[in-house]
Amino acid sequence: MAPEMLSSKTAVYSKPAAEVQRRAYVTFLAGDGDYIKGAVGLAKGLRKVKSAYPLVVAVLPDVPKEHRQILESQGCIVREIEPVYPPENQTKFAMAYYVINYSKLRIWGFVEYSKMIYLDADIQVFDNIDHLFDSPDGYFYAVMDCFCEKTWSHTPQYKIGYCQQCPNKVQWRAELGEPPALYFNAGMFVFQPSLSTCQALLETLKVTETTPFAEQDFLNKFFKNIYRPIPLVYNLVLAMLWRHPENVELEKVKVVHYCAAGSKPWRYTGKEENMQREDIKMLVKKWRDIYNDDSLDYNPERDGPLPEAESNGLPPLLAAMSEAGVVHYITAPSAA
Ligand SMILES: [Mn+2]
Ligand SMILES: [Zn+2]
Repeated sequence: MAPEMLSSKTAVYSKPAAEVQRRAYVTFLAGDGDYIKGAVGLAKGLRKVKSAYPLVVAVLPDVPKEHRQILESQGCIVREIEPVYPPENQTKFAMAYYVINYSKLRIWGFVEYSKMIYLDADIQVFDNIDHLFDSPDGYFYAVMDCFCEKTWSHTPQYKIGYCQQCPNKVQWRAELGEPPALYFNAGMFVFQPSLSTCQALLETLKVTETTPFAEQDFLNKFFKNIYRPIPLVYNLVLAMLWRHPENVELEKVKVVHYCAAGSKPWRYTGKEENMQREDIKMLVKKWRDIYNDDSLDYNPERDGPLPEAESNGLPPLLAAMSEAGVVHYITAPSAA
């Protein structure tokens, strides 16, 4: 791990201006459910920390027009993508809606951007992370996941209590084979769009067995050789608070991922396990304060116009690519 190369102090400022303009955050939205609130909250959060780059929202065709309009009124660039489905199989996903997440692979086709930071819609940014765009090209950056929650119960590491967040607590057992490769949480990552990568992703998916963590497992396998872990302040998976408190300095955390059951701030009730913790209540309140702050709504006079849609001329190219990369399309169900 080389967190020092990612600190804002050592950022590389030699990038040509044109390259810097070709940067954006990107999130993903499916269906007509309440994740739209997460995306709006994220747009406002990025504005609050004065990010210099826009938020692109990759939407599936089933995202209703009213939701797209809300996103645009919040200064987001809305881009429709076609759903990607894995090959037919019997996999039981850890969550039923994970199947729709393979569509995230389409964001590699956003080649009008040279570098992007992907953020799930259930993520909030509490500190500016623009400096991550300056990390050296050619790698895939993300935060290491934690294996301790029940959703991991299908894995050998869960069965023996092994977690990469504390690799010395329970030693890996030789009879289980090679220790698992470093494994990232795919709710947040830094990547470089590329048509050839996009095509390779879609082609590889066709011949890949699906697994319980869907696109997250797939991306981990695909980018294994160029994956570089970054400090957990860039994607605090909430379970870290009770599984590995010794690894967490909450006041330094820049990005929070509301992934634990019952933690989505827009539908938080406090009833689920761990949801009455003081740190959780504080983080949910922090998210809501941003979401409810009208002064953070997009204001074209103050924030400037939406960046020109640079995609003029791009749709045919993308269309050609998506044809070449057809996995297979069926009508998208409404995702949770
Ligand atoms: Mn998430
Ligand atoms: Zn863990």
